[in-house]
Formats: sequence, C-alpha cells, structure tokens
Amino acid sequence: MKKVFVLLLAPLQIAVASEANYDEAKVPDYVLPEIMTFESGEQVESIDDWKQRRSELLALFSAHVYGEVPKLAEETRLQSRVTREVAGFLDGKAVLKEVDLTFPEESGGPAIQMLVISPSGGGGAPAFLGYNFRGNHTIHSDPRITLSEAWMRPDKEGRVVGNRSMEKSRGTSANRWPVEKIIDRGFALVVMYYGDIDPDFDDGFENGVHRVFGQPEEAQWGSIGAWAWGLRRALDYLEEEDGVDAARVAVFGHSRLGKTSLWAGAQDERFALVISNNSGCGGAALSRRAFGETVKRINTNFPHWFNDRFPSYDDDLDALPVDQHQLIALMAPRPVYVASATEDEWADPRGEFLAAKLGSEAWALYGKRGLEAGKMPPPNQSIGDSVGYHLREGKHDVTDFDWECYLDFAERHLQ
Ligand code: GTR
Repeated sequence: MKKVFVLLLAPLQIAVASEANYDEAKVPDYVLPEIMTFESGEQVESIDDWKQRRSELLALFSAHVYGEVPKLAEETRLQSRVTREVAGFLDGKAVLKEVDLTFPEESGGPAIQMLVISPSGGGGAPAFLGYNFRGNHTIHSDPRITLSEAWMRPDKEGRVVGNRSMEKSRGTSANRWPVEKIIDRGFALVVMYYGDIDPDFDDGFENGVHRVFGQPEEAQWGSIGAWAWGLRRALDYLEEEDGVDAARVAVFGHSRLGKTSLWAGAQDERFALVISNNSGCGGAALSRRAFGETVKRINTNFPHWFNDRFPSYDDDLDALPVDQHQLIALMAPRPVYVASATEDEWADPRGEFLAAKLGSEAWALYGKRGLEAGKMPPPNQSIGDSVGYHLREGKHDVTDFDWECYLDFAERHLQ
C-alpha cells in the first residue's frame, strides 16, 4: 500500500522540494497544543495529574505519529549471548564485549549485534547507548570488532559499503564516536547497528523485526518505532551487564536516530537521560513551523518511518493533536539534551530550540529548571539545566564539540 503511495507521488517530489521554506518571515502562524491541558480541557495541577497527562500524550504520539507498538512486541524479550570478550581493549583501559540479541529461531527474527565497551576495573559505569548508521565495525578501527554482514544503506554514489568484503570500512565513522574520550571520562559506550533491527528502506515491512510481529496496521509502528523498540531491548540486556549501570543509561542518536532516541526515551522511563543530535522534523523540531523539512516532505520521502496516520496531517498540521515540544516534555523529570547545528537548516535549529524551551514547562512542575533562555544562544555555547541545548557551528553531523557537551551534561546528571 505504502509503495503505491510513493510511486504515485514521485513526480511531485521535485515540486515539494523546491517549496522548502528557509525564511523566518514565512513561517506560518500557528497555535501549539498545550502541554499542561488534558484533552478534556482540564488543567494539570500536580505531579499526579502530569503522570496521567503524560500517558495521554504518549498515546497520542503513538496513535498519530510514531505508531503503536504491537502487543506481542511489548511483551517480547530477546535472548542474549556474549560472543566475544576482549579484556585489554584500548591499551587495557576498557573491556569490549560483543553480544548477540536474538529471537527464538522459529520466529524468523533478525540477530542484533551489540557492542559494549566499558571501563576496565568492573563496577557498573553510566553509559551512552545509541545506534550507528553503518555497522558496529565503523565506530572504531580495531580489527577484533566483527564486520557487519547485514543490509547497508548505499552511500551518496549509490555504493553499498560496510559488508565483509569491505575491510576498509572499519573505523569510517570513528569521527562520530570518540570511544577513548568516553571511556576516559568514566562512561561506557554501547552501540548497535540500526539496520539489524529494521533495514531502512520501504519494503512493505517484510524484513527486520516487522517480519516477526506482522504487517503494521494503520496506527501501528513504522521503522522509527521499531528502532526505538530495539533500544529498549538493549536496555533489558544492560540490566544484566556488569560493566554498565542500567539505571544510568543515556540514550543518544543523530538525525533519524535522534528522532529514535527521543521516542525511545519518551516511551521507556528506564532511560535516565536522553540526547537528540540534529534530529529535526519528527524529532526535536516543532512540526507546525514547517521550516526546512516538513511533515509532508518526510512522509513522502520516508513513508516507512512513521505510522500510516501521520501523512493524513501533511496538509493540515493544525489538526495534528501533538507537537514536538510535548515530546520533549515526556522526558521530564529526567534530563534531556537537544543539539542543533548552524548549517543544518533542514532540521530547523530554531524549531528544535523552541521545542526544548517550551517543553521545559514540565520540569517546572518538579521544581526543576529546564531551558530558561529567552532567545537562542550564540553558536558553540551549551545552556540549560535539566534541559540542555546548544547550536554548534557547522553542518549536520556529530562532532567532538557535541560529545564534549554531552559528556559534561551526563557527568552533571549521572555521575
Ligand atoms: C534526511 C532526513 C532527515 C534526517 C536525515 C538523516 O534525509 O530528511 O529527517 O533524518 O536524513 O537521518 O540523516
């Protein structure tokens, strides 16, 4: 069904692309849905009220944006098996483990490879958990990390890199993963390859975890929902892992995987801290601003990311019952960090800032301070208390500067 939709719209995509707005003066007038008002019109007045409103908002995001998780998936726990353990990783500073997360064989589910790098000396360390885009072997060049054999996204030239015949792809994403710095600061790093959970293309949901849980119905999950589910299953495993303190796990993601970390953090309050790096539309950016990437554009280009109801708001954002400041609020009272980049206009930095700022209302209820700045900070300045924010100079990416901010923020809140 979805495939047909894309094919029919394909000739229109060019027109949609040329319409992307980057002019602040052309942002439409909009009224955001309230965080602290129940659908019934009643006001949230206490933390108990907020817990109920939180459930209401979570259900709205499930039903209209990311998709409901099938009941069977909610009940499913994966099996885990440590397949490799290297005690003297990083010149003895760290322990590296490879762990397979698997479904029962008869389910036909994918095998998910997790890489756990934790500081030597035992004791559970606080950790960053996140997906990579091209396989665990791309985050560090050490040849002991197993090369991924899973589906890989083609690069800009349409070449598929990162499979077993491509030894040279080892470490090619290392610039986004400062493993040594993370270990030196006393944190563990846990990564998985997002394609293991659900290959990122519109195949009518025939592979990945959707194969196990069946064709999604209209309101049910797409790929972002499935990836978020995978992060939650990784956290199940971390509850058993000696090198990590599962009560102090920061879930991290960049871009589409930042949308994913936000959705995982919203659904699962076991995540102690949530980080969104340049997540943009469907992530931290306010949908109603329609600045850069719009809801219509994202649903057209990536029909498999959200549920099949989200596109019904493409041309009528006023009717969308939620907006992304409410997603940020769902993290309260846990700390959350939103980061933008100056040249990443497609992701609407101002819309990301505003969602973080407006979402901060939920922390006030707990007597905590979120993001109080009246206007956007200058580039390369980290601000905020329980809600952190920065606008990094440069393009859509994850850099050392971003990590410095996340490490400082996590140190402040988790150590
Ligand atoms: C873009 C997409 C963005 C963002 C990005 C990424 O093509 O429009 O929403 O998710 O991909 O994930 O790299």
